[in-house]
Amino acid sequence: RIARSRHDYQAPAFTIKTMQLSFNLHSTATRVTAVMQVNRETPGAALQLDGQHLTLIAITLDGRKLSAEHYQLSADGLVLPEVPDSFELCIETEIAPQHNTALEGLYMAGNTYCTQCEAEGFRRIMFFPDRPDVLCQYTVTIKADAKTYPYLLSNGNKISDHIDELGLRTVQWHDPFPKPCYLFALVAGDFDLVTDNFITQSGRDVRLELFVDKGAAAKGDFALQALKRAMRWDEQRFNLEYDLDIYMVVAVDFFNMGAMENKGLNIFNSKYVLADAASATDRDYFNIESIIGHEYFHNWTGNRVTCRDWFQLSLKEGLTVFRDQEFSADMGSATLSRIDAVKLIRSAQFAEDASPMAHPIRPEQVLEMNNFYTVTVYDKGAEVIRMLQTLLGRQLFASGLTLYLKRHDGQAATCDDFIRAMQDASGYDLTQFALWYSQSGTPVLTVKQQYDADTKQLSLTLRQETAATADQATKQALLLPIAVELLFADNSRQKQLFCLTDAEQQFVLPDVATEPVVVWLEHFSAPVKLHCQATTEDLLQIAAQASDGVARWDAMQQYWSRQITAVMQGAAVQTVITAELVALLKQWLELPAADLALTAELLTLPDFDTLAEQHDEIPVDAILSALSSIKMFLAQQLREAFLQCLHNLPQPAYRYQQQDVAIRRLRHLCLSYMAQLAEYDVVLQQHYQQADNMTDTIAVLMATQQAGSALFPQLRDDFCQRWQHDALVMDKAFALVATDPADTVFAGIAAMQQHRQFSWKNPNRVRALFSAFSMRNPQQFHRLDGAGYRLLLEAITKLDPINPQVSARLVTPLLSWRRFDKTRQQLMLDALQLLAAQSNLSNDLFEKVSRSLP
Ligand code: HT7
Ligand code: ZN
Repeated sequence: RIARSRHDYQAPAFTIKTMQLSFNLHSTATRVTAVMQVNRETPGAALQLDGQHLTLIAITLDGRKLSAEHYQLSADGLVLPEVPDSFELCIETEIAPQHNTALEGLYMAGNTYCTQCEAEGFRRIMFFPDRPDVLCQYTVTIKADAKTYPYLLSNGNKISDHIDELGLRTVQWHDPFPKPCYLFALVAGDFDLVTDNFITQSGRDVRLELFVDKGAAAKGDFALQALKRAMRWDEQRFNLEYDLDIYMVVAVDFFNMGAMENKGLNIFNSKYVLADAASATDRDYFNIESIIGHEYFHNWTGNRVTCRDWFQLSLKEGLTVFRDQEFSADMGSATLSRIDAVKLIRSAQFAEDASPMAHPIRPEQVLEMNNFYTVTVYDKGAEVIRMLQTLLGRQLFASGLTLYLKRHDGQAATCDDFIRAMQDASGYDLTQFALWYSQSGTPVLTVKQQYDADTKQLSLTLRQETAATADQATKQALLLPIAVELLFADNSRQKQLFCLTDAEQQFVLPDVATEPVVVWLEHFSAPVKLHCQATTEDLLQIAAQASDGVARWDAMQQYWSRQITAVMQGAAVQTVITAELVALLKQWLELPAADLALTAELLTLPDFDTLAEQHDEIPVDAILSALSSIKMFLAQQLREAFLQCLHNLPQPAYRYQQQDVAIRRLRHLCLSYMAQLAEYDVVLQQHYQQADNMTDTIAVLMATQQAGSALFPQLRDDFCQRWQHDALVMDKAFALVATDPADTVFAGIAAMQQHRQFSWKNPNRVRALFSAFSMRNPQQFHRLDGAGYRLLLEAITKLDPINPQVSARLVTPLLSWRRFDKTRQQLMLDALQLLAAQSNLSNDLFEKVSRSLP
């Protein structure tokens, strides 16, 4: 198995300017014909076309049929050693969408035909240079039975549509924008269609079409409105306007990831489109808006300017995640959406940096590209873009983006091109900053402050160090923007942005009248682990007074972490959770300030994964036991305050609206503590019974489940019964079963595999049961008898032949075996070795397993 290296990039030997692609749809024998205009770019080169799982029917070159001696056919493609400099190539293939369970290429999602071509799925449709730097203009013809498939869709504009006397429909689409084949899409099926329109800033009328399952039209409205908000936002923030006359979004039930930005024809996992109050939570609504935005924003950052090669993936993904985060911040609570992003970095991304899969946001070596759609490329990538905006300021950053898009419109670009445009537009030297693209790992930032009352100088000493990662032994100093707020005793404050460029640097501030409390890394201004000497009093002051909500939350997170560590080291909970703290928390609950959601966040303990990242060897049992004893103690100490707060808060009829989301967040926080105490079972039961929306229902279920309440099994069974007909809601039920910390979880998971809604072929179902178990049930996943690891091993073994992309994602928690105690290490390693010994392991799984084995 051969890995590719970033430095091996070579420009394409042939380019293809136009492509006529025809599909005669059939579930087990779809005929695909491509007519391509090919031009030589490299003298003497053979024409190499990628192709997998294809049956070759015929090839003609400039009208001449080629026989087998003119080409070499292998499991990975087709080579034509001798071809002219410019010619027309026609290839006919046959494929079986129904048998395609990997969900890459053309496959069937229920009765719907659909495609997923990113990253390298087009090679399962047609022999072609399946690389993002070969851009061509597509004209697509689709033929299928008109009754069964009333909608035949592809990219661009529809140019013809007719039905013949036998009921065969033929539709033609033309996309005027040259694109790489990973942005090609086809959908054929029967849907409910929801339509709207959008007038662009220059006055063009764009038709919006949303295709959803029959009967689900009403659940599509929120997504469609979110799309219009995204279109307007991109015009206002970055002056970017939509460019085709139609924008289509199709929701499908079988999908490997969240959604796909195919030009003019987005395909979405139905989980990220369909919503109504009864079946979707506030989090679902948030995700829908942000993913609808994300895919829309790709139209410029990804489609108009695409990636030269897959090593540059963060060029489009990091940038587009940053754009969707900014959109979400503007649509709802900027503080809450930033807190969510920081939580993800601290839990999942820091863990990836510490794992055998560590890689820079621009990876150096790849065996299977699907394995690099990671939190590092996406979310750390977005942090890197955010740092650029912090350093340059919003205006220069926007000018840099404009220059980048203008310079590279219609091209396949690199991360270096992006940095160059930012540099040219701003006049900043970004040479050192560019290291963020090539260096992996999490920098540790150690800060010290010293105040001289005589000279009135405040000295701040900053030191950065990045430990070696699995992929890179030596590290250099990075450019870190450190945003700071100084809080003075007289309630005045001062803001400052430091740029740390060396391993260690001192910044001296003159004329500082009194020693301030320093708020470090406001708004999480750089993706680092912070070590600082703040006292617990300082932290509580920051939590109460910092002007940045994220910094307030962060101070409480640091505070909780310290107390949890103290309990882990043997301190009694009642000595750690002091009466002063309890009084402060009571005050927050009694007088919830303007931001109720932030109050809820301040009272939320860090999760297991975030705490785990603070240890080289993860003390599973100590973390879990400290968390549960502190939670119980707080529940007891604040029992009346929680009840009172719950009663004081209004319970408005459900609307997904920021103020109401915040109220629900705080109500649910109260319930999560109250569930610890059996005396509140009646209150919880009432809340479950009275809930008229999914957010409230799930909140009670999660609260009782996490508290190990006797109520939980009965509520969960009721929930499963009520929603058995709805696959997307059953995913919530599967996850509730799988994240139950009780020993009965294994029986529950076994039973759910027999549920009529469960299918190994559906990634949403598999993730709801097994990713939820391995990623969100540390008690049972990390059991000392190894049953948790064995359960995951069995699931991966079963799934790999069906869907390698999803099976490789499932294996992630096992890869970090080195981080655990000796007993768990051995058990996890045993599971990985059993996987490695299996024959026919997919490339996806092989790459991850082999990187992690000793
Ligand atoms: N650009 C897309 C990434 C993607 C994907 C999507 C669906 C199924 C398989 C996929 N492989 C890669 C999604 C995005 O980031 O917008
Ligand atoms: Zn994306």
